[in-house]
Amino acid sequence: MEIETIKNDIIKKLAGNFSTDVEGATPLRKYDAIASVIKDYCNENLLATRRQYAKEKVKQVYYFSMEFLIGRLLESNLINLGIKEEFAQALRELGIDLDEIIEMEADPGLGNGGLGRLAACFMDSMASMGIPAQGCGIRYQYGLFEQKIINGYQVELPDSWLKNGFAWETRKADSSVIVNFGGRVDLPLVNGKMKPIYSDAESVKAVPYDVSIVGYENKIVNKLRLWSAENVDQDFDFSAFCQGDYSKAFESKSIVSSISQVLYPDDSNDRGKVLRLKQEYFFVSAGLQSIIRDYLKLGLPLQELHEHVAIHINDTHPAFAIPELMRLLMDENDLGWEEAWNITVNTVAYTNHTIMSEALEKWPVKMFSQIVPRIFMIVYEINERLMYSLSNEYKIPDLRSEDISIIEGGCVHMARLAVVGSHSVNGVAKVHSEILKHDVMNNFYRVYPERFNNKTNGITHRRWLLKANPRLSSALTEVIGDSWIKKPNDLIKLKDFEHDIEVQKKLAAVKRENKTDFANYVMKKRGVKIDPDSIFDVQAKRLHSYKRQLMNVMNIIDLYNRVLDNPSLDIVPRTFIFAAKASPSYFLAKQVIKLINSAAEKINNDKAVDGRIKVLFMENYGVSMAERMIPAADVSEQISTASKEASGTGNMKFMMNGAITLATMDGANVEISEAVGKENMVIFGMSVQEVLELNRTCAYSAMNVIRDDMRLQRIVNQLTTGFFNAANGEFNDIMRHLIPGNDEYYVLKDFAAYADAQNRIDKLYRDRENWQRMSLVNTAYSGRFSSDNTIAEYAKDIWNVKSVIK
Ligand code: NBG
Repeated sequence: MEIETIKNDIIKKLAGNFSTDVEGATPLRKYDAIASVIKDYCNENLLATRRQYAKEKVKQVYYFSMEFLIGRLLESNLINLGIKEEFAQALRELGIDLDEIIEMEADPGLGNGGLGRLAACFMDSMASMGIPAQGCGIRYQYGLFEQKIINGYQVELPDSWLKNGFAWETRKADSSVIVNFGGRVDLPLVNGKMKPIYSDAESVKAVPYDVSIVGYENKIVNKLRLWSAENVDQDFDFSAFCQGDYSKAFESKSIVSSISQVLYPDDSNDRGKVLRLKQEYFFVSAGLQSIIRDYLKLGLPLQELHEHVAIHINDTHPAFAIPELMRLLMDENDLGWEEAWNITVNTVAYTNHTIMSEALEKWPVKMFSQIVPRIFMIVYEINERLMYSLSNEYKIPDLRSEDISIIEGGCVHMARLAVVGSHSVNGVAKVHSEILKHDVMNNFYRVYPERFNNKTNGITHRRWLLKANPRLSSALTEVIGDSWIKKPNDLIKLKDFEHDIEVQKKLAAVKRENKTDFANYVMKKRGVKIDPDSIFDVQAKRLHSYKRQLMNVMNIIDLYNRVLDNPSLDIVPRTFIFAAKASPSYFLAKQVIKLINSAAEKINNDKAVDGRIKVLFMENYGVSMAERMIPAADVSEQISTASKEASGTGNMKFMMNGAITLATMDGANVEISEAVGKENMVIFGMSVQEVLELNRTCAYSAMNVIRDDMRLQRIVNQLTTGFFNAANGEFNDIMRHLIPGNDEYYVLKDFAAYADAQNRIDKLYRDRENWQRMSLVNTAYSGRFSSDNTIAEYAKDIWNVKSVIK
């Protein structure tokens, strides 16, 4: 692209949209104009891509997800459009610094953790591979929350990521649809068919906002469609307003818009639950209505829907897709039950992302039937037919109907609905998929064995290597050429240089510079000095007991105790870095944050430690922070209780950037170890089998473990006696979880093995050459974890869609 063209486009945009020029524009105006120019380029390709899809009548994937943690778009769009260099030059000539502009962008608050980031990586891969796809989600006004750490505690503030607008979206008011909640549904017979009549429903207008998802240097642009809830008629009650009753005037507006206001409203109370349920039905119904509308415009019969459309549900949150598609096919388009059911099952596929029982969604029947009455009728009928076919067709011995029934114990079980109404059910790493088949979903596996399959997660190497780690990217390209960018499996070429000292040095220098950059960032953000020559040991992920941040901090305390006992203890200086948000109502997790910060305060300020141990909690973890932190990490902490982490994707990002994984054999860690070899990781702890066995036999006693380990006794004592300068009883929830609660996630049980593994890290790091070799090998084998590979499998095995790139 011509530099002059870019400059002119920016100047024209500043004048046309904002009546200003480069000299007079505020930084925000400059950002807006630049983003808007880039968006125009994206949208031109979006139009061309849409035309191509329509012309070739290709099958399309619709990926439904409550979360799309897409991260900032300005730089990644420039990279994917292949115009970053030209753009930087054009801006320089205009006296604008591209890096400063990049920093202006807020991280979209559209996700929470791995599930949402996976959806974003998938969107990137689908566009880059020319797979016709559309994402479907919610345009949350306030995202999750902004985390502040005050006195060591997590404090949640609203994440107003939209306050300066979102430069990449296009509001499509004329493509709005109506979604109905509540009211009454009657089913009179009209011409021999039941025709639902709705009365007193609450109608909400769903307005789509489209965001372009740009493929890497291939001119393909797919679309992410995010729905926002608005009032159907007037935005406010004018007569109440005229009478001065302002809160009443805007009451209905705020009730309606609350549907798309926050991601995961606190569902520890019933009102939160209702809102969550409404959110789920809202975006699914809106998304499906728009799919059917577009499909019918193609002039194709609905009977062939599954040949042209694949609907993917990312976890159970969009499981309403099953009954809603039935409703649209039967009630709105006059298909019969059998026909509609075949189409639905053949169209929908489901991915399970967790075995944690609290995350397997269940809705009380009363709530469900009140909020979505027609959907409840359909789910009820699906279940009746399921029960009938179980006793008349499948006849599986010892299978009790209550273990299969979608409606059971007064609740609607969404995971059960998802399995029954999909043609494919997949887990996200090999062990996880096995646990689904043989444990958590064994009953369903016995009924539908052919549906179950595995698709190991992946990450887009374009964001997590090419964009996040430009130094490593250039070094790799110098050593092995640039084919890895389009063919990530080519990273394996690096393996040939495993023993090449020059290459090792080059990569070591990259890591050192990344660490210095990160240290400067930490200084700016937290005012804490960290030493780039220490080991950067990072655990960055949602805060959850099963992920065992607690075990990490307990080991740090133990290390500190060792220094107290032996002031000349010889350890490689280590910086322990944590980054994590805890769900607002998850008190135990919030205590762990407080413990990390209390330990940090004591240890970081203790002269006896003399900088050998530093503990750092990075506040408000998100995609942009991860992009800075991961390239600087030496050690990647993946220490979940075996069986509990479905896959993990952070583990893949860290290894790709040359960190050594310290891990239990859980989730995708197992496949990482198969790829890089156990000798190039540090593995410890109980296996999945051991954990499942211990769960089954209930033979575990946390007290016995403590009794036999002096280190643990000392730590427990320190937690209860105010050693960390915290108030009395500060860590009571943690203590209750460990002792009377009997340590559900085996933190104490795995502690010794973990401390041992940490000592191994210390030893390994001293042999700089071998460490660098291990690091190189990790990057070399990371190509297989590119989401391009994952998407290729989904496309072939589940969706039956083809790339439009010939
Ligand atoms: C998460 C799992 C991770 C997994 C991601 C993406 C949920 C419900 N699940 O292990 O905990 O990597 O999904 O599959 O967020």
